[in-house]
Amino acid sequence: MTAATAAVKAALKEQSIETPSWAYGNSGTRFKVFAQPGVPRTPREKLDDAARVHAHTGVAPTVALHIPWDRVDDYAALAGYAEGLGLRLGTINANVFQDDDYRLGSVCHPDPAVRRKALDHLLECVDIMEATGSADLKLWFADGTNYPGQDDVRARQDRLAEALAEVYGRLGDGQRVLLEYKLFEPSFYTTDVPDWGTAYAHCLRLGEKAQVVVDTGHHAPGTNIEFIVAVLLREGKLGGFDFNSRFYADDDLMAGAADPFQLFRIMYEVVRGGGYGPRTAFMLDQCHNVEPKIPAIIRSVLNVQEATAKALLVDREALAAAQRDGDVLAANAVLMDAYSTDVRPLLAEVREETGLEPDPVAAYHRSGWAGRIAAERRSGQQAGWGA
Ligand code: AOS
Ligand code: ZN
Ligand code: ZN
Repeated sequence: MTAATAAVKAALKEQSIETPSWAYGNSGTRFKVFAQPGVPRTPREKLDDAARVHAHTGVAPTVALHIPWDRVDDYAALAGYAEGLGLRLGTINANVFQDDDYRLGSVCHPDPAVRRKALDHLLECVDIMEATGSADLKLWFADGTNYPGQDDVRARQDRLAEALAEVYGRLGDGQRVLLEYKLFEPSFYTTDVPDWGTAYAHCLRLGEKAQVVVDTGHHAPGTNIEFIVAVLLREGKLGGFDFNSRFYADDDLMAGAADPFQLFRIMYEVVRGGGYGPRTAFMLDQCHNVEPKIPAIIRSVLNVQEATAKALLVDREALAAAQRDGDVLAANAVLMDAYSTDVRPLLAEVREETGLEPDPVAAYHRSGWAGRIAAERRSGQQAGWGA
């Protein structure tokens, strides 16, 4: 093994990819939610499933919660339960979009009483972070307008800034607020945080504990996401990712399924920009509507891991030399060589060196977990959108 390969393997063993609690529950489109057998009924059962993903991949030790979807009486006890499974509770995602009160928005709503309600929820989420030991609060707002003139677009920015400042003021040492942007949906005329520039401007004003989250499904077609990643990293404002795949819009399909080359290009900029480490949250934000959920999450984790391995394999010295020489084709070839490398044998070795089976999907199928949960989780309400 060369020194370079050893370094790549060591870096891969350090990787941590967070899975979202909501990916384990039922989900669908606005047309239909297809229930699946064995889907968790409680946050603890979601953690049980997440533990299977981590057991087979070795790189998914944390789970993101969504409040109130994962509301429990005792968050410290939930954190203890996670610990017993070899997991930790990760990012807390605040949900200020599902109540009737939020028809015209949450923290940007024209009515101060609704804004207060939304803000109180965000502050409650900071309290929950204390109990769970979570470092990050991830904020995505469904706020926006559907019609020109519906509301004062600029006043909505002021309301947003005011709410964010109050949340920011509550953060403790080592805690961050991660602000997510999304081009459109559910609002179609204006969205209050539509792009990285708006998110960046708010985070810049707030201070160093505020950073931007890049959800790979939240851009217009053709957007160069890796460029956004490079710029945010350069400014010290990349907080993390919500990885998923899109063909059209916010499709929330498995990360790396639609465009693995894009995922590689993103991961290359992460590695190149010094963003490969614990300060960048590598999260999945996906739903599995027609495919079995746990193996789909394992597949997604592996897709991120494969893109990372390829990014780590880029011969940076050869690339720099070709770039210095202005050798366009040679520079491009360095990247393509790394991308074209079959990293699956390398990753199988990494797993075997850490005591895991080489093929996580096959190991999951052999484990009998799917049959067990389908038999055991028969009564009660399955978790799902809004539950
Ligand atoms: C919504 O489009 C965003 O991607 C958020 O991250 C959201 O909180 C998540 O998808 C769960 O609903
Ligand atoms: Zn997201
Ligand atoms: Zn989304």
